[in-house]
Amino acid sequence: MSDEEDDLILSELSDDELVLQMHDDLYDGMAEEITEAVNILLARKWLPYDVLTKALVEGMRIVGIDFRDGILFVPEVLLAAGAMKGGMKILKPLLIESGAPQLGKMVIGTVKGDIHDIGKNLVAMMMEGAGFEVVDLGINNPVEDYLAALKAEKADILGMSALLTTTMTYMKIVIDTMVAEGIRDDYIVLVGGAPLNEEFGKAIGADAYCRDAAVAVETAKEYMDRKHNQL
Ligand code: B1M
Repeated sequence: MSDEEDDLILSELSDDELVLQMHDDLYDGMAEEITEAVNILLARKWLPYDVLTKALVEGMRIVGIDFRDGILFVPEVLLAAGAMKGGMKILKPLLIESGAPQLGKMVIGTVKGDIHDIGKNLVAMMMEGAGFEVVDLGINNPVEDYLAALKAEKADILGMSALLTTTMTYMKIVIDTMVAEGIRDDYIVLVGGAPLNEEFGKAIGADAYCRDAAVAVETAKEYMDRKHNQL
């Protein structure tokens, strides 16, 4: 880090400069700076959702490009992910409105073989914020864990996340098992993750593919409305 950057006082930057600095700090895995900057933007009356999407998610998108291109490696990306999670921790209670009406219950988890959890955590956070009850199964979930949780929790929705082309196919194993057990139609199945698309969602028999957390919330609401209208 240069002396100039050492002297940087985050609170003296304009909003635009601060957001760009956050992208840099996320890239460099500087957790304390990210925490400080998130608090500064909130104190400047930024909406928590804007801090999340414009500063943190956009910063992680940039990290992803250089990871793909072999400029960043796993240890550096882990530091970036740690810094991102620190920022998300501050935003979580602000995104989750207290006393929001219960819209339904979702079991969500990242599929077997996959340890990426930032996107899944974001979806869980936004769903809770919108009034859903969320049971988060974490990462690396085999089909048995999903099915056991759906039954035990009497959930309405199954959410599955996958970030690898090699693990996204596992979603089909889960859905096929639900079909084999005769319980597929008891649940709304939503899937998401960077390598997926709408076509893939349809091909594996999910109800819908969700491009991002906001779409996941809207889709879940839409399907819950349909479910209630059928009753
Ligand atoms: Co990984 N990784 N990674 N990684 N990693 C990717 C996914 C990759 C695209 C990077 C790249 O090459 N550009 C690439 C996959 C390539 C491919 O499959 N085609 C990759 C690879 C190769 C790997 C390893 C194999 C690397 C290695 O070891 N050589 C390894 C695999 C480990 C494993 O899982 N078995 C690995 C490891 C890691 C880290 C551990 C270092 C770290 C994860 C840390 C963590 O999650 N705790 C990591 C990270 C951080 C990434 C990138 C850089 C960022 C992912 C992320 O958090 N994005 C990623 C590059 C990228 O995606 N551009 C990459 C931010 C997040 C907000 O977005 O997760 O897409 P996303 O979630 C979005 C939507 O997709 C959607 O909503 C979210 C919010 O808007 N969504 C859902 C997601 N899940 C949903 C579920 C829903 C609905 C919507 O349910 C209803």
